[in-house]
Amino acid sequence: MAKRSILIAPDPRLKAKAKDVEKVDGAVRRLVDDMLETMYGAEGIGLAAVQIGVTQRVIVMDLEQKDGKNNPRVFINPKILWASDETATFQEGCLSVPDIWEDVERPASIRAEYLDRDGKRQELEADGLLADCLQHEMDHLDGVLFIDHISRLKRSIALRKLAKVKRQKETA
Ligand code: GNR
Ligand code: NI
Repeated sequence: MAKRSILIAPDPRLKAKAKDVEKVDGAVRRLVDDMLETMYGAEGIGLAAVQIGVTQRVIVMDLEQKDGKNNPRVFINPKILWASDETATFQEGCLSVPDIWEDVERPASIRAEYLDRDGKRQELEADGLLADCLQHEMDHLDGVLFIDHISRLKRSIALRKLAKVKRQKETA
């Protein structure tokens, strides 16, 4: 396994639209392992392949990390089958948008299909943080960031803050 570096916005590669995985083979499982190592290393609860510059529809997630026990989830080629009209608002952050947290409103419940790390088709009904995080990660696969869902004013403030953080990192 190898830790990969996470792209930070603004970066044109974060706007890429990822392609479906054709076959869940050893190379895809190695990508999944690298993504999990990268996610845990960065203390995130989710990571999409686009965030490490890989334009494939692969997501990893772990909402139940505690006491060194991991419960990794893997979603390959995820598709939303149904989304509730009811919405829920979560304060979101993103490893590609460091140090910025904003409320985002999304459908409260979703039903999704995806392939697991064995390439087996699965279906899932989710609400709460799982539904929110899955939608956040699926957005990444279409080149969308959570700051694309907030007001223009908040987004421009966020982007200015990001540029400043990026400059400080470059000169550090
Ligand atoms: O670590 C993360 N936390 C988080 C909190 C609320 C809603 C979504 C997320 S996902 C984020 C990791 C990340 O950037 N995934 O793409
Ligand atoms: Ni993110």
